[in-house]
Amino acid sequence: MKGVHKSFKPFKLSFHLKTMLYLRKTFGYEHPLEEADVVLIGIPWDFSQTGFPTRYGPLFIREALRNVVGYDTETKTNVFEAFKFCDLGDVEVVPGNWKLTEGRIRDTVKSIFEVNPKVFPVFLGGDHLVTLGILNSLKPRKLTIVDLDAHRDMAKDFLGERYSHFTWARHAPFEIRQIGIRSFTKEEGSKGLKGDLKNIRNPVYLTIDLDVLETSDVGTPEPGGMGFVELTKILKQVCKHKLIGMDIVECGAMRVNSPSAIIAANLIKKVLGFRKK
Ligand SMILES: [Mn+2]
Repeated sequence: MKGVHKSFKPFKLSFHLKTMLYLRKTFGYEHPLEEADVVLIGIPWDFSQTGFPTRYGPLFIREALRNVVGYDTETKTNVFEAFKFCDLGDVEVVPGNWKLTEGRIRDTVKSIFEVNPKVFPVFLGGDHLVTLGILNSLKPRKLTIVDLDAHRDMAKDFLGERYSHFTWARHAPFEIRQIGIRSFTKEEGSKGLKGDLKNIRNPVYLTIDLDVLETSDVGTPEPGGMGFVELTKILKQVCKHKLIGMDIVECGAMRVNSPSAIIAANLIKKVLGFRKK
């Protein structure tokens, strides 16, 4: 089937028909979790979002993944051929309840690694608070977080709420490097901000807040961001470290081919391609 559009990979039906069915799934690469190299998990939580809704991120990023060309000219890799994907669907979030939702994220992530300790998880947000749930489920490992973001997300609280996409980094359980930061409150300040990749000794967890880029359809847009090519160069450096998982958050896509969804799909392609080398 090489050369044919990737979504047309045939799959076995559980019933017998004499004629051919021409069907495609939203994300047509299915391998059991036990055998997968990459697992996709959506977390459509956006109840701490103060700007644009981001709960449709997983839906439209998947749609974008279906539509992007698999082969990447820079990494010279077709990630859909190079890796076995398993799409587990979305964590079912509890509307408005972070505590219960975080428990569900934790249970889900732990179970995934129990089944396949070597799998590379790609989480699709959702607002940036979802990253905290993922990180807490990766304890007690020793990791370094590389956070590509416009905002520090280190506030003490937001309107009295301790857990928000505006505060998650304050609670992060690992050392954190923040690149692309160009907005923080006076209270957050720039104290302790480490904006480089020097002397990272731990395996790395990568979180990409799409607002690190120049303004697009994201939860909280921030003018003055970098472009896709510049971001790609940073990702290439990040991928020289041992990467154990990633998320892409704050995708405010509301329709097919939304810029942020297309960008997210391409970033996944880049990271997986760089990581292979
Ligand atoms: Mn953020």
